[in-house]
Amino acid sequence: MILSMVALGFSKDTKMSILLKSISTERLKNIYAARGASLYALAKLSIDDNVSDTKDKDKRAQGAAGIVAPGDFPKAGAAPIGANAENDDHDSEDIEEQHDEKWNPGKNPYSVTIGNRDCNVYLSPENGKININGLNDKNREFLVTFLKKRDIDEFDADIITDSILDWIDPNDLTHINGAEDGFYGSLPDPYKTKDAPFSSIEEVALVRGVTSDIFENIKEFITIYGNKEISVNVNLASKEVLSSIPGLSDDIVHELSLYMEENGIIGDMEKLRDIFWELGIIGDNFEDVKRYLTLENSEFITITAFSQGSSSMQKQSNESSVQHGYDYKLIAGKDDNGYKIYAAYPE
Ligand SMILES: [Ca+2]
Repeated sequence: MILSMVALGFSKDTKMSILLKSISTERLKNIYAARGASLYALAKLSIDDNVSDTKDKDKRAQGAAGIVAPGDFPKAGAAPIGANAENDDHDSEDIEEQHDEKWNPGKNPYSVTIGNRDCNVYLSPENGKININGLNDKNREFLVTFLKKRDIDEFDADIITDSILDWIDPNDLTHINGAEDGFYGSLPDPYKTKDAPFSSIEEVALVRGVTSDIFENIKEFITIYGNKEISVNVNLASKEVLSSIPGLSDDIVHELSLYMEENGIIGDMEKLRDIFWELGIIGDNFEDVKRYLTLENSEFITITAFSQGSSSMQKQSNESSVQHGYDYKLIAGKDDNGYKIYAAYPE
């Protein structure tokens, strides 16, 4: 009663500022949850099945099941969505199994609860994207086709592709539509070509033809991480990327995805050969396509954690920013001691 009288006395501005404050608190919770989920995934990725002390290390986490204390791991929903999760009672054995479970890259997200936030975490190998450090004159058509699929006109697609080639090649010979020091030196704020592989994805925005709109349009589909090979992971690459491979069409990629939905991932090259045989890609055509494909996961992985807004908040507010949750992204690469973080978005 008293509260409602007080509330009636609030000016419109005060109500607005309380609403904004509560939105920003919810937003902060989402941010910390998404960041926590990313780091949790990093730890789960780094679990070495062959190391005997893994269990001891993870025992610390068991005590904190459900509650996230600083330095502790939260309770994990172990199975990816769609996996068999019938056993829902958390006796100690279950929890132990969950904490010992290594996470691996795949199409479906893992779930983990951080504080009161449910987070979905996607683990995507970087070789599901086009590695522009692996671009050369023989495979350039892959990138040109991809750029055109992203609604970039052919002329710009050629400029961007040739300019990327010039950016990474050590020489100063300009490709037909490319750019070397002469071009960049004549800009209002002049700079030089790298003449070496890209060391960050943001560097792509420096290349001739790559406007900020184009960079935003393509950045999720290209990578600079990995062993400088153009081949992409046939099991985990997006349709946009796969259907840009010279020799593959939208229809073929659609058939391929139907096959994988039914039968799971493709385990070996002979299987891939059989599938393509059925789709009419045989002999030299298969060999041409095969050099763009691999069945191995890259040692670099993008961890994307998505924190959902709390359910109570969604009822209270129609603010899409709250309902939308928050996503946080880490790019991690394997080293001797597990995974090392190479980049984080937002920083
Ligand atoms: Ca060059």
